[in-house]
Amino acid sequence: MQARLELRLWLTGRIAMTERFKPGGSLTRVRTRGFKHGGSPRAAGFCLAAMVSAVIASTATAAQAPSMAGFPDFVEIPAGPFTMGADPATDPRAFDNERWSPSQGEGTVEVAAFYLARHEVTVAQYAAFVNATKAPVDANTLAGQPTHPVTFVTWPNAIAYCRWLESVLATAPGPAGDLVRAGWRVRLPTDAQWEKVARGGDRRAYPWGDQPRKDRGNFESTGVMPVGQFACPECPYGLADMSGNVWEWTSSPYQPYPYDPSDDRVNLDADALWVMRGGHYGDAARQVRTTTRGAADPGARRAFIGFRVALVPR
Ligand SMILES: [Ca+2]
Ligand SMILES: [Ca+2]
Repeated sequence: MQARLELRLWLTGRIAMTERFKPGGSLTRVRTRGFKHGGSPRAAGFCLAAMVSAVIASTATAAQAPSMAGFPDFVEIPAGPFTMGADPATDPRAFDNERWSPSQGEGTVEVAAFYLARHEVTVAQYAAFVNATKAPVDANTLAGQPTHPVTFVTWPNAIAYCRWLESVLATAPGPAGDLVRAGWRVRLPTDAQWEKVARGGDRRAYPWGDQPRKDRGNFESTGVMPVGQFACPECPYGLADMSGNVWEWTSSPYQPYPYDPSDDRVNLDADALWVMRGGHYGDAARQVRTTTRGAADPGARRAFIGFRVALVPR
């Protein structure tokens, strides 16, 4: 319960209201002191490339079963602008931190072409990283079912996974390896990249449309489900679990809109939070909207926070 309450704080844009909420006695900042990058990008001693093949999909299709311990199924997201943010004045479901500016409800953001994984990183995929690198791992992290999204991973854990996967792809056959060899990088998606993929070009509130659907995403439930459990033929690019299952870390520090990727290194301090997107299995429909912005301390390690990876041009 405490964890749920913590999340409410971050996701509703009420960070400035922390003190007001504290008298309730239940809110504790998700914080780990002295965080550092966990794990090593060392990629010696494995032969994943021989076991699996990377897949680049360029068309939106229904969710597919991911390979158990293989590379991500990267989906191509074409370049172009999208509408980011939502205006509480016109959409009663929107939280205050989704509003673009005092004078403007929504904004337009240009996103270069990139690839985003169809699925959240699974326990099996993360286990391959741990086995290859001997990265320190929390006892809870690998306790889930192999096809479940990996959880109990901090933001630095997610970054370390990205570095490792990039090093693996660099010597792997296939189109993803080719892109890495051409200079592309494995990263967490930015706040804007994530929202563009979830929302598509028509400002939809959920990846499948404007109304919540329990047959399209895992929310208002009691636990994680295997990634890709719900096919989403209506989703703009065919990605699974963009709404619900687990929150997904992004590469963006939490900052008020308007969104500006060029200021991501500005004003970072010990209290910096990182944006996470999509809501989790236990969230209400309002929290799993495409424009909902959560944020957590980079050291947060929770049962409802995971990530998915992007392949981006240098
Ligand atoms: Ca998710
Ligand atoms: Ca920014």
